Amino acid sequence: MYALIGTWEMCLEGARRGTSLLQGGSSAGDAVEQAIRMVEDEPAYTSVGYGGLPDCSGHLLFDAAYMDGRSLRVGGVISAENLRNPISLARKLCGRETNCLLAGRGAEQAAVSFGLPMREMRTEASMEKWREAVSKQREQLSAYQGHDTVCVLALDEDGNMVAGTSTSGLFMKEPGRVGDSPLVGSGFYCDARFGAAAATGLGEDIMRGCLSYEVVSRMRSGASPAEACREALNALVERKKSLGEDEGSMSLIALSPDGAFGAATTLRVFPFAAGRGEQAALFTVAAGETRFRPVARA
Ligand code: SD4
Repeated sequence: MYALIGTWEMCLEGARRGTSLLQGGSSAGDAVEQAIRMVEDEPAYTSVGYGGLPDCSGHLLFDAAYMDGRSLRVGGVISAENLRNPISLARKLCGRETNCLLAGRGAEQAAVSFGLPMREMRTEASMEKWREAVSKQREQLSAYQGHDTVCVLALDEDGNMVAGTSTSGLFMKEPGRVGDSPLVGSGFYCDARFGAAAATGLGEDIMRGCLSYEVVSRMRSGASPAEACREALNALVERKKSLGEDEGSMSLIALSPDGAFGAATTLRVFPFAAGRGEQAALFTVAAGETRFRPVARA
């Protein structure tokens, strides 16, 4: 059995590429990297990769991560600039015994030493958005004004599982701000024995509940991916409410070793792409639900 799930509608084409690769016998690692690269390469998706959203100083800084579910090894990139494909660097770093999580200039130097392509990742459109925001001196940041992270989880025919994430993080973030996406256990987690999970939304909230680890831990105790996402999300939301806070903006995806997938969200509707033993298609899940629905497309 092979399966793959990825966050947001922007992931659909990448997810299709990923499921085609898996169907042809490729590894979960190749499927995750290729699916995410497709999103990173598309400037129309303004929250990831080329044409992403700058920080308040006008720099475009990426966070990305990759985790192999058999070895539990992790690779990650934090606040790095000019990387054409942050996910590819995260994958290269995964497998190192030391120095697997690199930030800033160190990450950029590692990319060069691996021979990975570097480029100016800001586009005229991303700089125009930045100039507009600077002129409005906008202070209120929301994770859901186009700051979505692409997260992909895959299971291959050999039974291995991989998780990957890539994002430019919050638009107009402070220089050096890091979200959940490159943080193991918060933005992603993957143990091929029990399953994989990943998160998108406001990283500052997601990391408070180590949500991705929580989801995999619940799958280890027998919960389905959908139940595990819902339970982990509810636990953090309840805790936030007990502190007088609102539920926040968070969405989770999960995949089990038998290829079942699930998702949960605090949003009215959260779209994701997924396929199990077949080409990926688009689904949505609504706040408070575990059932997901296929999206009919013209
Ligand atoms: C972050 N979790 O940097 C990311 C942003 C995101 O939907 O996924 N927004 O906090």
